[in-house]
Amino acid sequence: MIANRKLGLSLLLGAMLLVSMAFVPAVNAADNATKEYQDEDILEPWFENGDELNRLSTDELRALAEQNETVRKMLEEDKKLEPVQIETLEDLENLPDNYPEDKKRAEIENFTSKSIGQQSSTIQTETTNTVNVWIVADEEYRSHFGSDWQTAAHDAIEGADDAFYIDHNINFVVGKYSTWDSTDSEDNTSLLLDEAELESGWTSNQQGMDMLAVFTNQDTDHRGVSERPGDAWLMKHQISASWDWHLAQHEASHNYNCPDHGYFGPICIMTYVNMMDEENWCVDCDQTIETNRNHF
Ligand SMILES: [Ca+2]
Ligand SMILES: [Ca+2]
Ligand SMILES: [Ca+2]
Ligand SMILES: [Ca+2]
Ligand SMILES: [Zn+2]
Ligand SMILES: [Zn+2]
Repeated sequence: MIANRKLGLSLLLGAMLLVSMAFVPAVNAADNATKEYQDEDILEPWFENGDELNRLSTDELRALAEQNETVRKMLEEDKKLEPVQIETLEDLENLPDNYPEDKKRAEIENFTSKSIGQQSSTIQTETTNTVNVWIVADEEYRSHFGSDWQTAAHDAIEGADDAFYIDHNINFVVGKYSTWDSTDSEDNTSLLLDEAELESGWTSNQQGMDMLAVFTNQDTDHRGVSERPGDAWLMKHQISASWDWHLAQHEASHNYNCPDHGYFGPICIMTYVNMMDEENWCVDCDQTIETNRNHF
């Protein structure tokens, strides 16, 4: 009797398990179909000429700098931290502990004098859309910048949002810094982004952040990758702070559903030949961002 009831119960549990097993993959399949559309990876190619140094990993760059004085000086220059433009005081709330005091002071002074000018000339009609950014950096990126790695990544984000703020009243605010361990043998940029999303914990809990900005400095098969539309992207460090923020702005634009225009196209940060010296979007991309202004 008891044995039968036990058997009945286990049969029932078995049946429930079967039902839930049949049900769960169906839901996952639907999720995946949506996610696949949402997470279309857009990859940025390297230039055949001009990216020789940008492509190199931290170790490769170091080895080259030991033999080549010009490269050594370039790397020294690359690690200098310059003031960036903040949009609101919220931008200062989560600075790294070792953020240089003089840099911070210069940024506040610049902000204060600008907002006094703005108050008298324009009236803000729409509210600022704040995008909370979670920075994740791999061991190669951290090794390249040493104790300044958080500031370097922060600066790329602060440079990337200047045009977003001026043209669309969108402000990126770095809210979190964490690390991941990039598989050294892996050069597939898309797989590295997946790995960072998983190992940072982003996939399971975004912890109140909106956008995941992944930084690497190992040699990758692409300059960067971004989800279009989406909420995460990855970039390989470029040997210039200005290239870094241009690339970050480009990748973030994909999250707002902007396309690539290829090597040649309209004057736009989404056109490859323009992307490292242009911070404006073409009319179409401006419209796309405006349409998706509240994406985050
Ligand atoms: Ca900024
Ligand atoms: Ca900002
Ligand atoms: Ca790993
Ligand atoms: Ca690695
Ligand atoms: Zn792109
Ligand atoms: Zn465009």
